[in-house]
Amino acid sequence: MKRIRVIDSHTAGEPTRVVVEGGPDLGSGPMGERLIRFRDGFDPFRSAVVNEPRGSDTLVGALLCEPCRSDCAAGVIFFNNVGYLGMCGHGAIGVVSTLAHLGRIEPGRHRLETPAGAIAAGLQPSGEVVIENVASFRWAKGVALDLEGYGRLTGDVAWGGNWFFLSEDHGLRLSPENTGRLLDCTWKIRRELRKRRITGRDRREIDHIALFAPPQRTDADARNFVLCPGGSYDRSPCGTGTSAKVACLVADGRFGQGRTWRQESIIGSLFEATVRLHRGRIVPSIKGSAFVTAESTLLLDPRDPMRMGLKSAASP
Ligand code: PYC
Repeated sequence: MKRIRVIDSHTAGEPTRVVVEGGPDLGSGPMGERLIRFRDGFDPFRSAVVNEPRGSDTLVGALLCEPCRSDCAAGVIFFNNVGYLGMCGHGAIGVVSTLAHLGRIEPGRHRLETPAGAIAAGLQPSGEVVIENVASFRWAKGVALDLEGYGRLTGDVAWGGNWFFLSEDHGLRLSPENTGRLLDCTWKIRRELRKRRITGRDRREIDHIALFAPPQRTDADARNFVLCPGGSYDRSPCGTGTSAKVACLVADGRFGQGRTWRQESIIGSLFEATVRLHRGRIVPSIKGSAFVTAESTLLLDPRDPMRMGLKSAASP
């Protein structure tokens, strides 16, 4: 029987499962290289941890690794129901809260090594976490798409640790009762981007789609709905998506250093974003809270034909 020790948490409603023991040995070296070894040699492990019957399409996994940089508290590789993420904002907040729960870190400033680069993470005595994300930027402005059933909409392409298409003029109601239509529209956006070969700067697929609308909370600046790569939607305001959003706002002169952007999610939870402008780069910080929900041991029974998880049906 194989045993995998995990700690589950949620960040603003979006779940993270941190693997603390029983993960594959990925050797040493930068997280980006270890991610490739994970993907090429141990992908069934990813599926076993996050896919049904143990997990769900919404769950993001985080494999804790020994960091190669001595100034980092941990290395981490994020994964989901269909693959891997270079960076994950809600997941990074979940990892910091999990490390605190395990007694591995105290309130103060820390660093995490991710495949997208090292990020700073502040754990406050209140338990709130501030992640200083990777430098974020807008790559394309006002890209127009014609979608069957939705007409013409426009959006920006931006990097926030993942590639995003961000649209404000979609005309849809951002409410939990409307998730069926929101999923349908965002999935069609992703398919259209793929069909027209519109990609990020590095030619990678734009696999996160974010719709924005006025907030419902009086303390927020905007509400969003974010389609994740595996067909689920983010319950949190999406840390990398909020980073991409503030990068676009800075590029448009609508936001800047010293100000706070309060991003509401589709379920009404909140992240706060600020930016630091450094040598022409936009470095967003995201503040949020995570709560540990379970400490468990996953069991992989060799007699179980579904021990490595069910393949997710999601495909754009
Ligand atoms: O918070 O960055 C994020 C994120 C990406 C996918 C799900 N959550």
